[in-house]
Amino acid sequence: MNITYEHSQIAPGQHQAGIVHIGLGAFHRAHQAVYIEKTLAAKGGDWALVSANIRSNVSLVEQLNDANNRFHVVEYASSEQATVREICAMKEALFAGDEAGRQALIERLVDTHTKIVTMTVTEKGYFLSPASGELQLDHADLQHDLTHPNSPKTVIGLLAESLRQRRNADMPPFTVLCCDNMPHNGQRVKNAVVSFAKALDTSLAEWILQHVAFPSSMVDRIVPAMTEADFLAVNRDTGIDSPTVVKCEQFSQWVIEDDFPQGRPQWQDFGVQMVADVSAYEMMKLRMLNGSHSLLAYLGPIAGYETVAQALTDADIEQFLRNYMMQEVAPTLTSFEHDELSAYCEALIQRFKNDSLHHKLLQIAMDGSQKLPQRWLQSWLELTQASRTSAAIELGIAGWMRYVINCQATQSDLNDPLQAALYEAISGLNDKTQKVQALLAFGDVFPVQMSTDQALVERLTCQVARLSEQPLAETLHSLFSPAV
Ligand code: NAI
Ligand code: CS2
Repeated sequence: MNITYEHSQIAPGQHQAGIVHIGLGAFHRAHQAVYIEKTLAAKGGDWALVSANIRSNVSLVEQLNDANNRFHVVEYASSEQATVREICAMKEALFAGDEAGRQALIERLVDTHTKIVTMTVTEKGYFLSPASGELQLDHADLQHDLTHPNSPKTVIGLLAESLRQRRNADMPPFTVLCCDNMPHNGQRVKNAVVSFAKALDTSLAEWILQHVAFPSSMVDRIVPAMTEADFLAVNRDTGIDSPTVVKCEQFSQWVIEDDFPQGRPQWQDFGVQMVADVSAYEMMKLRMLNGSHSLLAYLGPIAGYETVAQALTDADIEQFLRNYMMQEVAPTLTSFEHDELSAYCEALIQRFKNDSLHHKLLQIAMDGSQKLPQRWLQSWLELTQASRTSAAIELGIAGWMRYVINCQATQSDLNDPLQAALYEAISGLNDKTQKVQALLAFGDVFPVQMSTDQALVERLTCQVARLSEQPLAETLHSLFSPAV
């Protein structure tokens, strides 16, 4: 293994914290923190990070604190080559899942140095209807925040409360930068915060609408959750033995709408694409990359595969993904030339084959109800409208349905915020057609054009049965020409 070590060039404590991040998970450490590290090292400035968790993972925060918030990112180009980066850009890591932590986080959000608030709290962390993007104000957590607005538990409540305090103190607002894999993520978070504020104080909602910028962004770097085996492998490859280390692929992309009234780091000098409108990039990434990931997540395990790279050793699956990307996604991405999309597709196939990542299909299968609309269903609608085939997408939907049905039958964890409702909808039903209909009836996930389409119900029922009864290769061969 050929390892390059990149030691941090910044002195911790030298920079004020200009960015507060909510959602201190693996992705934040391996993506945003790396860009900030490079920017601070080369350009300086008061853009250090305060990074917080408001839900899970108090132990990660403690482990980071024990290491003065210094950690390492191991970027695997392949099983032969990796770069180890030391990151010192995080000035503070805090856990805000209790009252003291929440107040400490609000204090940082209201601090005059804070110019930008970034977030990676997963799709479900915003409490939006996945299909429409509307805020689900009746959710218990948001109801809690509406009745205790000074002690909010959700990211939406935290943004509203800290913006309220800034407005009352005559301070400028911060810019809100969502870094989760959602379509129009800035616009969705803006609508959510404004809807929430409206329910509390219409003048606050008005102030947010007029003064706060919510640029959208497209983020991309494959950062799998660390397993025990990964910690051992990283230790073996690099000598680093730390619970805060995170590993990822070498590739990284960040496209951001350039709307930062309070200023921003000079990201454009460090590979970030600053653009006027991110929607074409985000659509391409969500449908091509994430859409392929979800196909692998629900179909790969049927053939016995546990990771993305394992599934890509199967020539039929590789061919199936190419087919999906070029026949069912490319026609929906009208802003790009065919050659660009073809190159993007080939680059993705190569990224998926990186066998140092051990990216678990089960991790990607998580939260399916929050992911399907932007990854597959919008394309399905557009293809259907244009009378084009969407056989790969439909096989994926059948794969997801089979997965939900099997998890319900064995009462295992689906790892999805809609788990209870999905299980209730299909429990007691014996007939596969009825189960398919019951799942399609989830209006927060599937558009009405799908739930009322009888021919689709029949096709999905047939595919769910096939996926359960015959080898995946046979199903793929019957739908698509086999790999040569
Ligand atoms: P992770 O599991 O390491 O971290 C998840 C983070 O979300 C934690 O900080 C957790 O406390 C927080 N969270 C979860 N549910 C929440 C809720 N209801 N309210 C508030 N916070 C909540 O996951 P990771 O890898 O950091 O990914 C997080 C998100 O980042 C993804 O869902 C995706 O949207 C985005 N992302 C991840 C990529 C990856 O490869 N890991 C790549 C591109 C984007
Ligand atoms: C994955 C993404 O977990 C998932 O659903 O599809 O996290 C994926 O790895 C990233 O978006 C890559 O940028």
